[in-house]
Amino acid sequence: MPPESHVVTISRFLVDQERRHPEATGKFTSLLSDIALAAKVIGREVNKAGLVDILGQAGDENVHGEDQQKLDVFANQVMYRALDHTGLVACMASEENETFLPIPDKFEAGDYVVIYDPLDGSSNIDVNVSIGTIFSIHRKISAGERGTLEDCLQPGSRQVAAGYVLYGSSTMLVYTTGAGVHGFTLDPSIGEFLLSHPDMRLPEPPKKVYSVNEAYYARWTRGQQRLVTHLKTEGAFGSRYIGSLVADVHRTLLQGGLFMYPGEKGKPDGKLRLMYEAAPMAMIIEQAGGRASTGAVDILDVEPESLHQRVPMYVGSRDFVDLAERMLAEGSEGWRR
Ligand code: P6P
Repeated sequence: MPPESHVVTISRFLVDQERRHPEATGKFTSLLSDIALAAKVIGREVNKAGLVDILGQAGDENVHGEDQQKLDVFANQVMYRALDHTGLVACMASEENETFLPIPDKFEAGDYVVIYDPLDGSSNIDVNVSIGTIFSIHRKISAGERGTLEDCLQPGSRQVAAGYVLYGSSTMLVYTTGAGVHGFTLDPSIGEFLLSHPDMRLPEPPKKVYSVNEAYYARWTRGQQRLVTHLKTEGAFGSRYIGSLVADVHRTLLQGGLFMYPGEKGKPDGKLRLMYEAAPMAMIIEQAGGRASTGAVDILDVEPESLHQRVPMYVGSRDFVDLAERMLAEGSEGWRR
C-alpha cells in the first residue's frame, strides 16, 4: 500500500464529514450507514444470481430452501426493512410500489424521506450486465409527525443527498450530500465499503462519447435525430450504451461524455423516472461538475406532479449537455412541460 494512502471505511468517512457540520446530529450518518448495509445485502444476492441454475434449484426455491423471489422484489424489501425501524425516516417511496410507503405505526418516524429504485436494470441480470440501486433523500416538509405523499413530491433541487450502488465487476457505492461526490468500493473479504474515489469530478477535457439507444432513431424528434447525427459525424464522438442506467451514468461520471434517454413522438417524457432515477443522478452529476437537463430545463428544477412521472435525460459533461439543448431547441421539439 503506498505510504500516502489510508484505509477509510464509509462509516469513518461519514463521521469525519459529520464533524465538519457542528449542527449535525449523527442521524444522517446513521441513515447512510443503513443504506450501505442494505447495499451489501442486495449485492450478496445479486452476485449469486448466476448460480441459481448451476445449483439446480427445485422450482422456485433458492439455495436456502426459501421461495425464490424476483431479485427486484427482494431488493425492495431489503431497502424498506433496513430503514423502516430506524426512527430516521418519515416515509419512503419505491419504483416497485405504486403509492408512497408510510412507516409502520409501531416504529417512530424521523425527519428524512428516502425514495429509491431498489434494483434498476434488473432485466440485465440474466446476461450478467451491471445493475444498480438508486436513492434520493429529502427532508420531511409536511406538518404532521409522519410522512405523506407531499414529502415525496419535492424537486430534485431540494434533495439533501443522492447516490447509487453499482453491482458490477466490483460493488461500488457513490453518493453526494452537496459537498462533492465520493465513491466507495466494497471489499467483500472484510464486508466494508472503502473510500476508493474521493471527490469524483467529470474529467476535463471529457471523453467524446455519446450514450443513447439508437434503435429508437425513427421515433425521435428531428432535433434529436440531428443532434445524434452531428455527434457521430462532425462531432467525431464514440458511442457506448450499456442499457443499464447506473452503469451508463457511472461511466459518464468517470470518463465524461453525454448520456441521453430522450423523449419520442407520442412519449415526450421518455422512459426514465424523475423521482428515483433522473433527480438523484442529476444531483450527482452536477455535484461532480457536469450538467443534467431534460433537454430544455435543468432536471433538478422540475416540479414533480406524481411519484412515477417520467422525464427525458441529458446528463454528462457541461459543454455536451449545452450542445444538446441548443440543437434540440433548433429542432423546436425539445421536451416541454
Ligand atoms: P432501453 C433498464 O431497463 C432501464 O430502466 C435503465 O436502467 C436503462 O437506462 C434503460 O431502462 C434502458 O432502456 O429502452 O434502452 O432498453
